[in-house]
Amino acid sequence: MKIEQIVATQIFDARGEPTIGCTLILDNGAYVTSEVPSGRSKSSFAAVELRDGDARFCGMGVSKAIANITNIIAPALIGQIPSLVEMDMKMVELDDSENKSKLGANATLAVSVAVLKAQALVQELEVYELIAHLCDFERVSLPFAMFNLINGGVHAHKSIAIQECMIMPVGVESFRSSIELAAEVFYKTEELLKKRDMFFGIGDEGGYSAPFNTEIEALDLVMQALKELGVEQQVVLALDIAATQLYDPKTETYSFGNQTFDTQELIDYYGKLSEQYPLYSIEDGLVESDWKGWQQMTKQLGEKLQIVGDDLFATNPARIIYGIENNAANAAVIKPNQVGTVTEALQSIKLCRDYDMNVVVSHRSGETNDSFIVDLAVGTSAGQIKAGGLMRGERIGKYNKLLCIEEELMDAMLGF
Ligand code: 2PG
Ligand code: MG
Repeated sequence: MKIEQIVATQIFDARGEPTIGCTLILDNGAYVTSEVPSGRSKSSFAAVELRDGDARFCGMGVSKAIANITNIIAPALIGQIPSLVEMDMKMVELDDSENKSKLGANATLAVSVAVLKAQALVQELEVYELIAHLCDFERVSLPFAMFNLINGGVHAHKSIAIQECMIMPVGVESFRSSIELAAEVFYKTEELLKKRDMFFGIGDEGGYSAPFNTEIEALDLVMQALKELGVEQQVVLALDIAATQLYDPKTETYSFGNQTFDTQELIDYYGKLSEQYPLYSIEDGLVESDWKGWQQMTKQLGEKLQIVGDDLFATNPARIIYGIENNAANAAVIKPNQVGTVTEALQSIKLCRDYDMNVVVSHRSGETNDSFIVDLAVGTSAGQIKAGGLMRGERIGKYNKLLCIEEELMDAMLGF
């Protein structure tokens, strides 16, 4: 089966902002689709998301990126059997820039994910199975999920400074038990917010956004919910600070509401939080450009905590290697659109696995209904996924897909 047509159109992400939808049609009439997500707290080291920059949609239109698919990428792939690695490398060659600035990482990722799905279809494999084959991994496994419970930072208005306060059920035997536990915590949290007569909304990533005075107040509420449910032994907490958003380069300090910290004070603050709360993971605890600070944070806290680089690494293999060599973190977030092709995201994951860095496959704040990241997490046995809270369809869809895959794998194990 060969690629007959690649059609790209402007669709909208979960924030109502333009993004790319792509349909790849094979010569037997079968087709697959992909939809590209978009971030708000973006790394300056990420590949370029090509936007029109004109008057429509506040400059966010993607017609230039779509034209690149139609006029440059599609003609180079049509007539061939879908093959991820080869076709991703072809797009890298056509782009011929350091950061996908010519074609746009949104254009290349739309096609890359569609090619992956088409190859799986042709080879009669599940997408996650194909990913495992491509990486030479012998098994696949379900990740632990970080559920966004309290949303803040640039993903919520008038909430906490920290972008994501997540719960991670760990004392559970299956993903089904994990999501059941998380759902109970969501209901309880909402009940407590109502009891306190707190106004609340839903953040971009499907967690509660509420006008807490400090993150301590938010963490205390989370702990109260866990305790009232009697599940505090089964849950650990993960924070995505998105510290680049809180950093003032002029004063070299971080502002958390009324509190201001310099780098060392902030690292010490994380240390204190980890003594008071069952904290397991801190993502982007410092600004993306401060390698020295990250080294110090990992030295001081890395034994006890998962220190995750997101904006720091931008899913970029070269930055991940530098981070490994310099002990700047012990885990990396993987977001395929930060690098622009599935193959390069797989390279980053393999690097992490080879050097014992933990991996967290991640959604974007402007998600779509494409649940490809679930296949990525399962196929690479990434170990961890964060796909938002339990209150938005584009987030829930990913968790529902994990439920389906868990059932498929159980059935396969039991020989059904
Ligand atoms: C992050 C992500 C997703 P954004 O920082 O990890 O939670 O946010 O997509 O806005 O970069
Ligand atoms: Mg992040």
